[in-house]
This record gives sequence, C-alpha cells and structure tokens, in this order.
Amino acid sequence: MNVEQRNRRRFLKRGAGLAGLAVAAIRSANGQTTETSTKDLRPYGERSRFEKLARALVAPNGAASQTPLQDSMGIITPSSLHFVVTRYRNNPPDIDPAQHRLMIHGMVDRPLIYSVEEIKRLPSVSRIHFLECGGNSSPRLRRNAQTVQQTHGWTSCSEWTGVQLSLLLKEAGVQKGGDWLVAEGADAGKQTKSFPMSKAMDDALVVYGQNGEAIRPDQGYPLRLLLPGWEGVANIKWLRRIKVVDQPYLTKTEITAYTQPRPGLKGKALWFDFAMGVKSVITRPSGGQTLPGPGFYEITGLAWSGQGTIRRVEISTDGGRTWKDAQLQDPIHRIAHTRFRLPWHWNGEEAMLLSRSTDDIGNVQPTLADLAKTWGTTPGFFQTAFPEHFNPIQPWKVNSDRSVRDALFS
Ligand SMILES: Nc1nc2c(c(=O)[nH]1)N[C@H]1C(S)=C(S)[C@@H](COP(=O)(O)O)O[C@H]1N2
Ligand SMILES: [Mo]
Repeated sequence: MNVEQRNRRRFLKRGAGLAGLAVAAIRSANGQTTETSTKDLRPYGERSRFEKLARALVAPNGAASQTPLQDSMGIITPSSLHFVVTRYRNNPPDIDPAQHRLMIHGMVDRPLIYSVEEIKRLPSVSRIHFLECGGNSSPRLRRNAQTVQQTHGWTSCSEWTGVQLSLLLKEAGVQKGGDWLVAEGADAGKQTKSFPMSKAMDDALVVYGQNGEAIRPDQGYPLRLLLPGWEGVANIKWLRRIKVVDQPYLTKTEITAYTQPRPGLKGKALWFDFAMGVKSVITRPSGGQTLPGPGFYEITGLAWSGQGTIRRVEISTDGGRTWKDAQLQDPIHRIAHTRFRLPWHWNGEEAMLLSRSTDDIGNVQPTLADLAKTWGTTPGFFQTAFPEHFNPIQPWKVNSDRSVRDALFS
C-alpha cells in the first residue's frame, strides 16, 4: 500500500466515524472547544453571522438596490449581492418555471414556443459578464452619495449559463428584412426593448443560470436576455417573448427613460447607444472610508468595458501628475469586471486617487473634462443633468484627517 492509499484509508475511516455524529466537538490550537451543530450541515449554506455585507436599498421594497463594491473581492458578485433595477417598483414576479414559456415569433418561418425544460436541453454556454445600468454613477443619482456602493453600485458581474440566442433564431428561421428584435418581460410593467439582429447573432444569450445555480428572481428567474456589455435596460428579465421585426419599435420603456438630451446635438438625444464605455473605479480606499493611518495599503478596484477586454489600468495617487500600471487579475474575461491591484504607501498627506482603464480596442476612460467635450458641453452641465453611459475617471480624495471623499466635481 503506498502513502496515498494509506492516507485515503485513514480518511475514509475517519469520515465514516464523523458521519454518525450530530454534534462534533473540535479542539482548536489554543485549547478552546468549539461546538459545531447539525445546523452547519444545512442543505443550502449561509454565511457567517458575523458577515453583514448587504445591498443598499434605494427603492423601499428593494426593487432598486446597489452592490457593496467597497467590500467586494475578486471579480464575481455573489448572486445575493447583485444589484437590482426593476422599473415600476414592482417586486419580482413569482414565476413557476413549469408554467413559463418563451415565444419567438414575428418575421420567422417557424414561430416557436419553448418551455424552460426545452431550453435547458439545448447546447449551453457559460460566460462571465458584467451588467451595468445605463444610469450607473450618473450625477443625479449620486447627489447624496458618499460611498462607491452609492456612486457606482449599479454594476455587478456573474457567470451566466444559458443558450445562444442565435441558436433559437436559427431554429425559428429569420426572414429577410428581420433586422431587429423586440424582447418582452413577464413583469407587471412589461419591460420591452428593441435591439438589432447583429447583436442577437453575435453574443446574445438567453440565460437560466447565474453563478452555478438558477438565476435569482431579482435577476429574471427563470429566463433572462443577456446582451453582453449593453446597457442594463436591454437585458430583459423574466423573458417571455422575442419578436423579430423590421425596425426598432420605440416601445414605452425605451422612449421614456435612458436618454439625455446633449448640448452638442442641439438638445437632441442619442438613442440606441447600446454598449457601455470603458470604465473603472477604485473600490478601496474609496468614498466614506476612514483610513486607520499612514502606512501600507493595497489600492484595488474594478475595470470593465462593454466593448471588449480590459488591457490596462493605470493608477495615480497625485491627481493625475504621475501614473503607475496596476496589476490585473488573471484570467481577464471579455466584457467582465477585471480586478486591479497596486501596493501603495500612504505618507499621511493629502492624496488624490484615480484609476484609468483601457480596453483592447483602444478605448481609454475619459476624464470628466474629456467627457464634457464629447457631449459638447462643460463639466458643470453634468452636475444637474442625468447623463447615461457616464464613465469618467473617478477621483477619491484622501484627506490628512484620514477621511476619503468623492472629488468628481471639486
Ligand atoms: N423585465 C424587466 N427587465 C429589466 C428591467 C425591468 O424592470 N423589467 N430593468 C432593466 C434595467 S433598467 C436594468 S439596469 C437591468 C438590471 O438587472 P438586474 O436587476 O438583474 O441587476 O435589468 C433590466 N431588465
Ligand atoms: Mo437600468
């Protein structure tokens, strides 16, 4: 018997003994006895009672809430902490997956109705993608915001599992001229959104899985449309219908919000501006925190781009005079949160922390002044406006009293 076999036998013996125990007494190194009760063997796990991390509830019933980015680790957002935006403030519909159907119709040769079980039988894919509300970090939403959860918490990142929408559309047979689609949710507000066929055929997914289990009701259980990198509102939850059409439909939910007249367009707005720009934010140290004192810190945060893969994140601790490359966590996924880290020694003096991300098609995260120029206006315009796709470099000011503050407009 070799060493490995012997160890395995010993393990099995011990395992067999433990299985019969309702309460195991564990003697720890310092001689204290800790009780582990059968409750710890509960079928669906819970975190330690000492952990308090939670979403920030923006709407009273939790129909809008933000991810606690300041304490997030790595790149995956636990499903329980994924941000929520459900318009019209309804609770998520309580859908029995056995009753739910997805209909694909309109300009197709074979209109189809799928049950959730039928969709799950099809070839599947799992992909890590972020989701971001088009209004995330917009000045009007962050008026009284102090923390990064409040300023940037309308983005999260999950591993999504489902089928490629292109597969369903090939089954249905898209007719000539069917260049757009309209997706509809089963919520009381009947969220609908138009999107072009090119995205449907490229990387769009109909997902039923999130981080290794069924997607949560808040995220669209049992089926959701995922248009990787595109503004949150296009990612229809509780997906029940996809209609192939010849042109965008200008549905109620897409014309009553998610646009902002731009001065540079003589007051007109950009419609169908789908992909989220390249963005990043330092999550620690960040707004509302108090640093314990001078010394070592790891500056860390998240970067993402709705158009590709993050290639580079630079960090400045002196308000943009000098920049250093941060280390990016491998593997880096396309259209996903990307964790960056940089060691920093804080000398106790005032500092201004910035992060600037670049993606693989060369988009560089703009400063507030750059962004204002693109919009044909001045930074002051943004203070009262409700710009969508607002992705400027976020400055956090570290004061000598050890407090950290949002310094975007100061
Ligand atoms: N059916 C439906 N889909 C929806 C919405 C909704 O209210 N109903 N909200 C949209 C908006 S505005 C955003 S930002 C994202 C939020 O997704 P999440 O709640 O899973 O984070 O869902 C989108 N899809
Ligand atoms: Mo949104």
